Amino acid sequence: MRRFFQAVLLLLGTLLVTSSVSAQANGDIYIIGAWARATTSLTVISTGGQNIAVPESTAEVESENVPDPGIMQMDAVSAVYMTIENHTDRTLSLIGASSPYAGAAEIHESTIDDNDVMRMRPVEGGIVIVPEGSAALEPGGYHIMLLDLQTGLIAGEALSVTLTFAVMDEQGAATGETIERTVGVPIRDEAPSPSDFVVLDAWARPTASGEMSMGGGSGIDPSAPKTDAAATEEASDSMAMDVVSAVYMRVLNRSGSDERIIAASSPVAGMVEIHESVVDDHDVMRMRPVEVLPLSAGAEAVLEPGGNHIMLMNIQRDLLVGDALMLSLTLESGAEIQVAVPVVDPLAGGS
Ligand SMILES: [Cu+2]
Repeated sequence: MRRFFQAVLLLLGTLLVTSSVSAQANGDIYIIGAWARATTSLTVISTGGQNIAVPESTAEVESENVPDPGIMQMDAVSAVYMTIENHTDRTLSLIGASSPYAGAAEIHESTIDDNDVMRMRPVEGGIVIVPEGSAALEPGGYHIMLLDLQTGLIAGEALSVTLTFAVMDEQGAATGETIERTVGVPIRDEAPSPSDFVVLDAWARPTASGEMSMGGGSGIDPSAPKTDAAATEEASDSMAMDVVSAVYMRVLNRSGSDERIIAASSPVAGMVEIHESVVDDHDVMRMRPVEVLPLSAGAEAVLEPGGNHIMLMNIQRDLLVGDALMLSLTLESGAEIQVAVPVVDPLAGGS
């Protein structure tokens, strides 16, 4: 019962925050090399568990719910790392984060105390990033702490994380404006290798209505078999029952050499194609597969509604707002770009 109540509160909070978004700053925020630590590899954190400073509010919730909070907390936390480049014309401060899988998320900093023990503490005032500056969130330093996780984070999967930036004025004071970015974060056992390709504003259309909520009960179970009804319908009319979605993003090529995207794949889809949208002789918008997408050196490939997109077909499970999926783009050179894609409500703007 308490879990359900928390879920409702979180959902309400998300709606309130989303409706107050405004963005006066011009330019892009690059989120590069993001990853969340799989919870199965948290042994290092667990052994030093008593040294982790869990904020009072969380400690209260935990001690109410479980008889031994010292153990449960260790299973229910993870950390998210990334490099953030501020290519807007305003100074930004990363002041908050949230994820549908976590009861709470905090911006943390790791420090070594007088007794050589590593401790974490919330960052006061956020992480400030000047125009054309960057901030590294990495093990041993800044990170986003996911607290009160409602599910294990399994390597190879992805989660959706929403970052909140405060826009600062010339004097470094908050203007009251905030910018939100919802990004997909791959769940991994270790940091990804650096890549010359930056993916911006990736998002996928939901395949069903509803929203991810905590504590299960929303039908998010990747291993769940299809219902008999769905399987039967699919057999009799595979086209009509095919569950599809489209993925959009911008891919920036910083490699210094021309590339082309020649294929894509995803664990959630039986078939993935590169599509373009075209208006036919009867003014009807149609989609058709394309062989390649150019990705010239120093330029970006734009995939957007009404234009090029990655088409996910024969999707194996519901994609709900708040969910995230992994997508792999294959380049002509043989290189692969791994993209974690958040499922976003198209009406919310998709970026
Ligand atoms: Cu399509």
